[in-house]
Amino acid sequence: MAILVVGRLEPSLEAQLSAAHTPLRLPVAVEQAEAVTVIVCGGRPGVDAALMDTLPHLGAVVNFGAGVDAIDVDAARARGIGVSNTPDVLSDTVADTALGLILDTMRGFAAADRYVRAGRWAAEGPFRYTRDLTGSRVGILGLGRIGSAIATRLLGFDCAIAYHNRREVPGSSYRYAASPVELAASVDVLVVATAGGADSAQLVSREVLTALGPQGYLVNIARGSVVDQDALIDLLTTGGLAGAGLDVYTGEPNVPAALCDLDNVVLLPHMGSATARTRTAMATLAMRNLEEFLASGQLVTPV
Ligand code: 8YV
Repeated sequence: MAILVVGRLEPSLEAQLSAAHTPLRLPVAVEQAEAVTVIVCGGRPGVDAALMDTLPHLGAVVNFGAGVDAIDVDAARARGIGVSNTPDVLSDTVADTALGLILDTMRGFAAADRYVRAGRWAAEGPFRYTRDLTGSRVGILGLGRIGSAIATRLLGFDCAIAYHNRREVPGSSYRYAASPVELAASVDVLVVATAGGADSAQLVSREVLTALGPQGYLVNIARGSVVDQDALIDLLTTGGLAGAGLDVYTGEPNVPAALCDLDNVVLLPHMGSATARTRTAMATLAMRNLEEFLASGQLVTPV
């Protein structure tokens, strides 16, 4: 039984994995491929059907991260290959990141920091007025584990919370909007917290962003693929949106220069879950999935 690592693993996972095993790395020779029963990966480049087909005894793909959009889960299912992720342990940290991004985007903290450092406070006077989060209307696209943790935090800011999911969440006290457009049209801030992948691709379309409008803010801590990034840049540049806070992008780690040039956006380098404590917890959960699969053929947190 051999373990294959795909892509570059996070230091926290690499350390735990190398301490316990001697995994193979790509490319692997045909004889080695025969022995591979489990892949360990984290985000891109991920695992596609073509790679699965070169590994005849592959039984599981262990992913570091909650989102499994870089893995062809349907192809895995069709081949009887299990896929695990690292849910729950990162929800609070990602929700904290979302709150930071919402506050920073509305209050302009990063822009104000640049203003101070450039000596403009002394030269030009006080920074521009900004917008309050307290009492504002926030829409959450994707009220799952992370979306719910964001909503809980926003209650402390007296926000009116609405959400859109494919199906209404039974018993939820938050207002349900029947579509992303309807949600965007009725809020000051739209927070994207849905899973990535084909089902949610460009869910936040130009129409949705236009509905959010010139006074509206977009915050994305999910996946770049969920948002029409060209339309977003277009609207941010022409006053069609008030601002945006982004942790994720289309084509990461490259961020379009057009976004970097804008003062009404806050840009983070996909660091939603990147605290030492949470990344260690994610690595530990990924290792538990690996060890359990090696011991019993079962995964602890299958998707
Ligand atoms: C990680 C993430 O940055 O969990 C996810 O889906 O996007 C992040 O927590 C990523 O998985 C690290 O590779």
